[in-house]
Amino acid sequence: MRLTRQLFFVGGVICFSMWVGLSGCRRPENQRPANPLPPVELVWSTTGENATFSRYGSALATGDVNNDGFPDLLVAANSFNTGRADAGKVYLHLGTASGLSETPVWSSSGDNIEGAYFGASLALADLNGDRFADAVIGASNYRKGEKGAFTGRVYVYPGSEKGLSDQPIWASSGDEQTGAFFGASVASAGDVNGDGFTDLLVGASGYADKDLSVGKAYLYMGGAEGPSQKPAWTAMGDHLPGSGYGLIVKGAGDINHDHYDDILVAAPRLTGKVFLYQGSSRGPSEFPVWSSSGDNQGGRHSVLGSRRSM
Ligand SMILES: [Ca+2]
Ligand SMILES: [Ca+2]
Ligand SMILES: [Ca+2]
Ligand SMILES: [Ca+2]
Repeated sequence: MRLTRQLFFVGGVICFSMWVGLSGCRRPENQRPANPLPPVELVWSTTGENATFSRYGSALATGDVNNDGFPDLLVAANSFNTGRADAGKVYLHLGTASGLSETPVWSSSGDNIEGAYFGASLALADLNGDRFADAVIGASNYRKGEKGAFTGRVYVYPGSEKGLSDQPIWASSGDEQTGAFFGASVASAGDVNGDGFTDLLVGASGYADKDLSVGKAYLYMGGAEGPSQKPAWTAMGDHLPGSGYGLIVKGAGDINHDHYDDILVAAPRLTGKVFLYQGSSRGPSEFPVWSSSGDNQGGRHSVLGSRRSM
């Protein structure tokens, strides 16, 4: 079925009408606007393997893994059942001159661990500087073996002319702490230290400090061999239990134009708060240079290196 559709305005209400006969919303010809919006055509859709409760589409990322100039698409089905419930699965579709490839050219379930939610978070970023975007995939409930602790894990699969590698070049479970949800979020940090390599941000929203679940964010420096094994920077926001610090991490670009990219970490639970850390040759600032809780406390601004907001 051709899914071309048009928008019509009726009494201020936007009405979507499919071409296939659902025309009850149409205005008479003489009342139609002179320049109606052009038809919107669906050019590509997929349901993956159409597996029940796989949550196909639970996360998406775009980037050019084979460096052919066409952006490619990663799709997660983080509850995919491989025979192990909720192991999760991620698919790669290549971009081409005629659109996205119909069938995935690559898929993976990581270590195929029951309940790992492989694909809980996704990013595409060139972390080793070879111009091929690399796939960063979080498995926030990963456990090491059947009786291992639920630590979470993040994997980096390198891109190449052939697409994505079957084996990761990098994997980490952070501090290997039970219930940390390491990999609840992942993101390209941009180049935080200005060395030419894109750096990697990971959030662990359940990380506990002194038995209080405050959340933690990690930054790994990119390099020719991939991300650094140890984080170059970590932060725990306001150390506020239950705030979900690290549930969202994001590269901010170079907000202050000093040639070092800056990073954002959100703690969206409870009141909610967003933190901005400034990049430098030494990496991100120890403390946020800006934070805000929206209408609850208003915007706050602090000087770099100062613990207290002004
Ligand atoms: Ca491509
Ligand atoms: Ca790369
Ligand atoms: Ca860097
Ligand atoms: Ca900056």
